[in-house]
Amino acid sequence: MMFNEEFETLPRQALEALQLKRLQLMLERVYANVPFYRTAFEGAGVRPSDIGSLQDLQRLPFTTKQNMRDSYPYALFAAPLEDIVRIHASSGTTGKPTVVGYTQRDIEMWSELMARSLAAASANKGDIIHNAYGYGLFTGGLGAHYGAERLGASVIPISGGNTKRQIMIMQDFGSTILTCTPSYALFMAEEARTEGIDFRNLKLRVGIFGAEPWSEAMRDELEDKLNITALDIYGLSEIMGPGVAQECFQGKSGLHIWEDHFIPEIINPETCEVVPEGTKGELVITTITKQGIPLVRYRTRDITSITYEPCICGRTHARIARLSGRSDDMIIIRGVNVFPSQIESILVGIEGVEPHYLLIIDRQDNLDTLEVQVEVDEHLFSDEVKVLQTLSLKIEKTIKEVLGVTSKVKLVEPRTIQRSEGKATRVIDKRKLL
Ligand code: DLL
Repeated sequence: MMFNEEFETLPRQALEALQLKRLQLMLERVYANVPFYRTAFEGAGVRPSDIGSLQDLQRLPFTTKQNMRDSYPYALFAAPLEDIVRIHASSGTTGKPTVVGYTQRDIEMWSELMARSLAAASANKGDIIHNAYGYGLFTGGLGAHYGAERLGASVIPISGGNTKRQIMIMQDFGSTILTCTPSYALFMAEEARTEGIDFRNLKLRVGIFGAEPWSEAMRDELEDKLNITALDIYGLSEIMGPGVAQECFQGKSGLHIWEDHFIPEIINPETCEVVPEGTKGELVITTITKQGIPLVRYRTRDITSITYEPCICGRTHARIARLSGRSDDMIIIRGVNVFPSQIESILVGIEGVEPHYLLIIDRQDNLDTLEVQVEVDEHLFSDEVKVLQTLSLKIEKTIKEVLGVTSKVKLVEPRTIQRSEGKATRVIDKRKLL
């Protein structure tokens, strides 16, 4: 069952007419209310009234994460703070997060799109949705929560962590749908096995997994271990949060991006030219209904391709392929977005360490691990062990405080981390997405 059949099945022509109308209104609004956009449009020599077709979108400049950082915290908001009812944030390079604000209508729109996403994954009023996405500044928990309520399902706002209790509740409350990151779902499966719990005896039937990269092989494993159908959900806080695109239960091949609210484009990240349908590139999204913080041609840095082929589920909205990487160096560690430069700026602020470091990411028992190898200066290295221990604990603590990720710091002798002649290799990601 679709949540909003009329809009989810709009014929392409009608969908595009709606997109154009909404795009034009949004452009007028940001031009009038957000100095950043007025300057950017003037720089590109375009006015909102010049945009007479969807094709004309390509005349507008891109918006980047850097632009959002430079506007910290509220400069990109297009609505007055009195109208903002919710604020979320995700991590940023200097420890300052990227901030997004929602009006009441934005929250309603997000709830609807998340409800559509859940329904596309076959959820209905009778379902008990076990929501283990984190609640807080991260958009996962509250986004899925509001969507589940909007759909009329029963939502268990369990958030992440305390895995034994999660499994007990899943068993006792009869959870039918699990929403969390794919790596956490695998971790739950392992925990359940050590507890002697067989998922075949549980009511769980569908998992809606996203917020980090995963693979078809991981899907097979999750479906097998949890005895469910595992579906992919995509989203990002800048654009809205979870529910920007969702794989449907029937088609299970690509994620429908809700085109009555977002206009997707795929560009070549080097040339910034739009690439043809089916070609891989970077996803660029324009939000056409958001009030709090509308984004024009936002470069997501996520790599995918798009298809407008009809889907067997009947939805007319385009589908993006499973996300297959990023065009920048962002890594996701236990659901937290981290840029190597963030760790670098922490390290340079600590006395005794050199700016030579290596991040080693791995996955043990389905949980991501981060080891930070960093060189210390000569004098320190010859000091007693205790001094070094204190230093590594201090770095671990700062990383946790600033970025919210747990790490293991390994101090190494000067000049032991390999130097490179070109771009330094700062990250070794040993995680195999199976
Ligand atoms: O991760 C929103 C979300 C919550 C999506 C729950 C799905 C489920 P951010 O913290 O801003 O927002 O991180 C966004 O995560 O640009 C991608 O690089 C990555 N990502 C999100 N979903 C997927 C997915 C949330 N299904 C960043 N596959 C995005 C691969 C994903 N990567």
